[in-house]
Amino acid sequence: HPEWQYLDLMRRIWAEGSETRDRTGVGTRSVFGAMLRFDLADGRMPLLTTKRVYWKTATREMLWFLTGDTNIRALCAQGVQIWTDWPLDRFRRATGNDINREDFSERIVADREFAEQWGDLGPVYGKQWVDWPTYEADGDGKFRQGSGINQVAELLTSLRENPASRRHIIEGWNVAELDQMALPPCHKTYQFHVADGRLNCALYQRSCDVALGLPFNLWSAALLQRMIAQQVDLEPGELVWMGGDTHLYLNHEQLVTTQLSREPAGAPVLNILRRPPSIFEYTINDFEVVGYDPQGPLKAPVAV
Ligand code: DHF
Ligand code: TMP
Repeated sequence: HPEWQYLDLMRRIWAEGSETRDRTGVGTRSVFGAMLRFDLADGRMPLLTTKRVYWKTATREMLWFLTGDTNIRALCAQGVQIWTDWPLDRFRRATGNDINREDFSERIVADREFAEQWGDLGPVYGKQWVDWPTYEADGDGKFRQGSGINQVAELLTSLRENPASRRHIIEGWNVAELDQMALPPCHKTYQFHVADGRLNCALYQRSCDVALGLPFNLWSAALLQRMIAQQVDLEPGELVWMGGDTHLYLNHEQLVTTQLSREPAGAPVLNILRRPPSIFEYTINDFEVVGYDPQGPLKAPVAV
C-alpha cells in the first residue's frame, strides 16, 4: 500500500530524527531530505486512510489559492479555520485582546474592514501564483508596478504548446516579498512534466509538519495535478513529493503513536464531475471522493 511510505517516514523521524528547537518554540525531531511517490492512475489519490483527512477543507484552500486571494475571510466564511491561527496571533499580540478563535473568525466574516486590517496573510501562495508582481522602468529611470504574471495560466499554455519543456514551474518563493508574508511558502515549488501522455508533478516542500501539514499537502498537490491534467487533456501520472526540513513536533507524540499502530487499507478515488472551461472555474461541488473509509480522526495542536 502506498501509504506505508508516509508511515515509514513518520516512524523514521520519530525514531531517528535530530531534536531541534524550532522557530515556534515547540521543538521537533527532523530529518533533512525525504521523498514520497504516488501513482495517480485510475483516479487514485494520496489520501491517508490511517486517519481521517478533511479533503474538502484542503480542496477549499486550493480553490482559494487559485483565486489569488490572500485574506482568510473567504476561508472563514466557509468554516475553514486552517489559516486563522496566524492572523489571530498577530491580532492578539498587537491589541492585547485575548479573543478566542471562533469569535475572531466570526468577526472576520461579519466585518469587512476588520478583515482587511487583520485577516490578510500578505502576498502568500495565491498572490504569487496568479499575480506575481513585476516592475517596469519608465523613461526616467524610475520604476512602477507592471502587470502581474499569472504563473498558473502560463503553465497551462506551456503544457499545451510545449509539453516537452523542462520549465513547467509554479514558484511561490518570491524572495523580495518574504518579509511581508505571515509564513513564507512551505510548498514552494511545483514542477510538471509530460511523458507518455501523462502529467507528472514534483512538489518541493522546504519545511514539512509531517503529522498535520503533509496529509493536506499531498492531497492538495495531487488535486492541482488532476485539475491541470484535465484542463490540458493528459492522464494524471506520478506525484513526487520532496521535503527539505521534514519534522514531527514533539507535542504530536500521541498522534504519532496511535497512527503508527494502524494499517492502511483501501484506495480512495477522486472523481471530477465536470470539466470547467478553465482552471480558475472549479467549485467544491465538482469533486467527489469514493472508496474513502478512513480510521478515526487524530487531533493534535498546531505550532504557530
Ligand atoms: N504551521 C504548522 N506548524 N504546521 C502546519 O501544518 C501548518 N499548516 C498551515 C499553516 N501553518 C502551519 C496551513 N495548512 C491544519 C492543516 C493544514 C494547515 C493548517 C492547519 C490543521 O490544523 N489540521 C487539523 C484540523 C483540520 C481542520 O480543522 O479542518 C487536522 O487534523 O488535519
Ligand atoms: P517555518 O516557516 O518556520 O518552516 O514553519 C512552518 C511550519 O508549517 C512548519 O512546521 C511546516 C508547516 N507547514 C506545512 O507542513 N505545510 C504547509 O502547507 C504549511 C503552510 C506549513
